[in-house]
Amino acid sequence: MSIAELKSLLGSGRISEDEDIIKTYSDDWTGRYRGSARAVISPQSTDEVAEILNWCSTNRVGVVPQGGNTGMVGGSTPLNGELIISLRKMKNVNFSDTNDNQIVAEAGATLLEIQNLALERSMIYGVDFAARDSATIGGTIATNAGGLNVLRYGTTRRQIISVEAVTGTGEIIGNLNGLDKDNTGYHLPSLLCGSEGTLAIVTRAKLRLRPKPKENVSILFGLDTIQDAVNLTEACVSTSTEIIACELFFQKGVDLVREAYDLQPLWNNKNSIYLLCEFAGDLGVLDRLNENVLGEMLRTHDSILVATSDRERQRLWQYRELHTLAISNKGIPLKLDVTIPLGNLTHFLDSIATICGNINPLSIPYVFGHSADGNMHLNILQSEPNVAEMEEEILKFVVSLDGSISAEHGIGRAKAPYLHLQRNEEEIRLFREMKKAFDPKGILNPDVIFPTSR
Ligand code: FAD
Ligand code: 2HG
Ligand code: ZN
Repeated sequence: MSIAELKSLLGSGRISEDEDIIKTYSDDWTGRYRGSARAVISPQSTDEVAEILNWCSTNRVGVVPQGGNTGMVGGSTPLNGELIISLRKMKNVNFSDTNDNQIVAEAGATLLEIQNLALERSMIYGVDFAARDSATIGGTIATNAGGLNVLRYGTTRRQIISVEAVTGTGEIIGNLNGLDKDNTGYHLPSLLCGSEGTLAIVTRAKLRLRPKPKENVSILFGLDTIQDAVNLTEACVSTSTEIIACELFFQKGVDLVREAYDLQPLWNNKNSIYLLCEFAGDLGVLDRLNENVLGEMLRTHDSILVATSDRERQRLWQYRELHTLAISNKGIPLKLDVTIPLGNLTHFLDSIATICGNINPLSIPYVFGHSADGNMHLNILQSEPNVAEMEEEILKFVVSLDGSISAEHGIGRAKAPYLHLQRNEEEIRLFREMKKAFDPKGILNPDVIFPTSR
């Protein structure tokens, strides 16, 4: 099917068939997936998205919606020659006219752009993570992104009040009414959050803002055992109303980050386990922490760094946030993003090295993650040639521990073969029926979530 017709329907400058440009959109961030596409289409309005999808549906042309292309599960990669629909040019952001605590954003606005606008009114947006300067609102809605502050503010689903989107047949659905209470049938924002571009293309959303805490304090603890880290995580969550993040990582990861980014050693590598906790609230956060049960630990624990200035806090956060980049510098890892109930976390983490070693003694597992959510990221370097075996074995182990095989990155193309480990046949059948209702021709992100969705 020639796209000349589509070109004539849209204004100029919307479709690029330049191979060099297409190349910059068609490989995924992790380097594992390399796609190819005939064109990248960059709509500039919801109506244009509707026009494109209407044409693609009529002509049965598969499409891959794309935001910042920072996804971790191959969801934005055209593996079967689909057209790429990039939302990056739709990036207007404004405060809502009807509610001071809300922002209206087009899908291509980045997290950082939202965060910066919110700050103009001393507000914050509840989702934050290291890819903030490229990940888009549309992409974070599509993946129901989590990140560093889920403990306090919840995942993206909790930040989205209203959504506007275009279905696989080119129909515009949803609204931007910004009403928190709107029980008029199925809740589209919840449904589209986490749908990974398989039901509709998100074009705009109304986002909830929160008051900016007056003060933030970051505390890095060096610990000896995983159980110490789990216990400290539970203590922070149960005793402080001001805890905002709890991040776990290990010496092996810190060594890699330091090697790549030339950061100072932490306590001369005396401890092997790190827990980075962030507290936020009114002035006096540290005083209040000293008064609660953590106070004793703050006074007596010897491997502890407390940062109150933005510069110092950022310095501590680098050891955690740079893990993904430092690992990618070394090769293409097998990436797993799982949730484990806190009570099973120690057993899970204690078992990983053995599972990997038994399958491939040369493999190098790195583990880090959002410990308060039980969300661990496993990045396993040198897993070839046993990638699939290792992946399946670990995911089965996760399910046996009552965990989830995808915590925050989604299923995408990478985890589609394993959806059945988590979801029963009836659930998958219902999911497929829902997809058919939104996208009867199966043009939106074929092969994402379901191995064969067409
Ligand atoms: P893309 O990668 O472009 O797309 C992701 C998926 O959404 C694809 O399936 C795509 O088809 C679909 N999609 C994109 N835009 C739309 C749209 N407008 N409508 C419908 N579907 C759409 N994720 C976390 O959850 N937590 C983290 O802490 C986190 N940290 C990260 C750190 C780094 C360094 C990196 C590189 C990534 C991280 N991620 C994290 C993963 C990633 O940033 C998120 O999944 C993010 O939500 C993807 O946004 P994006 O705009 O890049 O989407
Ligand atoms: C994070 O928490 C991200 O840093 C990325 O979710 C995780 O690289 C990864 O596997
Ligand atoms: Zn994460």
